[in-house]
Amino acid sequence: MQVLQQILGGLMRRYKARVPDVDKVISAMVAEGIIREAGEIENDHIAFRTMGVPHLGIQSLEKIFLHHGYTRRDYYHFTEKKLDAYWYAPPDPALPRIFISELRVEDLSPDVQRIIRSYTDEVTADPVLSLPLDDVEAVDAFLHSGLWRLPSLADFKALAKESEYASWAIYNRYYLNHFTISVHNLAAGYNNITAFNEFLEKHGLILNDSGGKYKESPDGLLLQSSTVAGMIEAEFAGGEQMRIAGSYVEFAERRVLPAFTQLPAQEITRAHRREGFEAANANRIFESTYSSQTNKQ
Ligand code: OOG
Ligand code: NI
Repeated sequence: MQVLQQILGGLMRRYKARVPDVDKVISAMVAEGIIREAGEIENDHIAFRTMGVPHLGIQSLEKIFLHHGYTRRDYYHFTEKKLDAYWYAPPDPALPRIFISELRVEDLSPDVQRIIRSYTDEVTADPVLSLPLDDVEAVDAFLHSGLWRLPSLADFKALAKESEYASWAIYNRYYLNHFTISVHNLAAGYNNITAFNEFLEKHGLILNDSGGKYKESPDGLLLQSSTVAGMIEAEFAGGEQMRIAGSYVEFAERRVLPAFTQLPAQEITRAHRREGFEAANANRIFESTYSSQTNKQ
């Protein structure tokens, strides 16, 4: 637990450092009296993106979290975006769920596959197999270091034309893609996604509006929204620079399951609320780093 908490802490620290919207949201929540300090925020889940090639992808990255007590749950497939994903339940309800997606590299055009493999072929064995998984510093360094050479700007642009997930992952690797603020336990007036979105927009945050400013599962019990990813000044091979999408922040409202709606509010825990994810919601949330959304800034 201790080691896992430190690994998660390291992920959050580096993510906050490169995503200014995190502090913007937290400061606004404090200023408005929704919370007194950041530690009160419930982190619904965090998410990673991976490349589906031998030695890498979900099967590699998930081993870190399975080792520390997470369990693999449902599978999701995204035909048009050429992605697969799983979510993982934490060993303790106080910890975030994890969502790991993977690019189906074999489904892409031969040219794009060639570009991706020119980078990922540098990885000749599953790097997680030789990682000392109980060594916090080693795991933290692994999650935040290059698995392949710095991409060229030309390759980045060629990938983005066919898959903006591919270009994001080739540059950003295992940096946290987002963390997710649970809104359902906040004070009345902020504890539903519509009210929370209004609060975010009032404070100048720009929301992903693909499929609407919030996405709702068919059962009506999982409602999600997200900011559009902030731009980071990226340096490419040979010193070329361009502003590209970094990471974003997500917000989730998990409603109480029909079987438990009669329970008194103070008895409601995570176990009484809608679990898991929803493919149709996720399909739109991926676009938080796509130029169709980031161009709105
Ligand atoms: C993940 C998008 C999906 C969710 O909660 O459904 C997602 C990504 O952008 O990598 O986060
Ligand atoms: Ni998410």
